[in-house]
Amino acid sequence: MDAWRGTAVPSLPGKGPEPRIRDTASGVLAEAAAGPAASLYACGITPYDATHLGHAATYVAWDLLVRAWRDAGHDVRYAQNVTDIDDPLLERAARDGVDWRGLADREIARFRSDMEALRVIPPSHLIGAVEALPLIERFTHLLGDRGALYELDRDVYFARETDPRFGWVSHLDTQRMLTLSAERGGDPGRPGKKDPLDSLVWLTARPGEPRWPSAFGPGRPGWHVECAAIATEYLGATFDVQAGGSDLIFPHHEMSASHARVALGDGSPGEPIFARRYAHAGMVRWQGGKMSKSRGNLVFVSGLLSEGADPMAVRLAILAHRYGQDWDWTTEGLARATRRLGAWRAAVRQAGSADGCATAGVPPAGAAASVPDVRQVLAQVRERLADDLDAPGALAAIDRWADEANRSPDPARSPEAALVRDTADALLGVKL
Ligand code: 5CA
Ligand code: ZN
Repeated sequence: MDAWRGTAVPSLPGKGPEPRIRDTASGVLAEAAAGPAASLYACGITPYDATHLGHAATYVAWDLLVRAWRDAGHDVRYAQNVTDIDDPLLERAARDGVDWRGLADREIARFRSDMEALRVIPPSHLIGAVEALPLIERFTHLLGDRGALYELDRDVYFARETDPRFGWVSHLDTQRMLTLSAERGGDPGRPGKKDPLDSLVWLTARPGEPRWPSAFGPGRPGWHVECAAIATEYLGATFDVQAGGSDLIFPHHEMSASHARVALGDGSPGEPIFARRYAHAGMVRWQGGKMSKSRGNLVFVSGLLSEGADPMAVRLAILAHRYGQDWDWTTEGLARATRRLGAWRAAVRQAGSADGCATAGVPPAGAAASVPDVRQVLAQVRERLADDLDAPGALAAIDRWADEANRSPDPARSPEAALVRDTADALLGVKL
């Protein structure tokens, strides 16, 4: 399906350092890309409700990675799915008495315009589960060829015992896996399964539910196989980073990786199949609980924008937090971000950069003695982002420059201001 529209990214002088991220599977801070082409699979939305701040925060985090990769000279290949068929979507459509496809299409359209407003660079491939059905079926056959599937009342399950490395992403004990599986779409209690943690790869058609023909009978795909099939189709059997919120670590990312290892691996112990690194964003809370569609405690991006919030302030409110930690969305946080945006814009304006062009001339060191050397600002932003996408550290570097520039306005700083403006735009996605 079509992604959203991107905007031009200004070029910056020089090149950024190699970005590192905290890899969930190994726990280490590791280079995110292994070669010249960097590849990212970010789990996409289930479009049954509008984009909330939690979704926005995860996609803004991966956007920082994309931007840092590009700045470090990588070609970026980025795939994202849209879970446009799954239980929650059907349940919501039934509750509201609307057609599930219409609901999905409306929310996908809203997601696109929210992402555009937040200046998130679009993925190279945005792939819906429904349009991916042929490749999901192909992938499911590979699991069958490896003897990893079994039937239960015409539903098809993946037998996790076929993967000796199951558990390698999340490192959880079985009891914890069982609890999370029950909370997050699994069915550990279903009688007849070989192992309670086995997951559905094909659900045979339920009365009244949408269905598609397949070699496994009419029905629809399971959730984890959707991402395993889409990611490996568009990025190859091995790619750099699998990304999502921390609520996806188990079972979703564990299961997708496990499916891919069994379907595509040769079984050798250290073989890198599926993602080399796993990046997980913390949960955004609102009024004391995780913002979630099922709990209904949501702040929508589209709602904030229609109330008049500047999308760049929303983006700055997100960037004020480290992506890996849980944090609370607050109206005060948005107010702070709005003030920061105003201060940055004033600093750039006072230095008269409106018509400036950063790449035309990098100012000589010390051109305006009281203001931090602007090349240092760029270097600091780059260095902070390369360190596990430390957005708050990057914002602080621009704050220091803006404070000084606002204290002592000087039109002679025009080229400097242009470089700061382009730095904020290219690396942080904030248009001043
Ligand atoms: N379609 C699946 C992934 S294949 C899904 O999880 N969809 S979702 O709409 O529920 O979530 C989309 C992304 O937002 C996921 O990465 C999820 O982890 C993340 N997310 C959901 N709620 C929050 C939250 N409160 N804070 C931060 N991220 C969140
Ligand atoms: Zn996914």
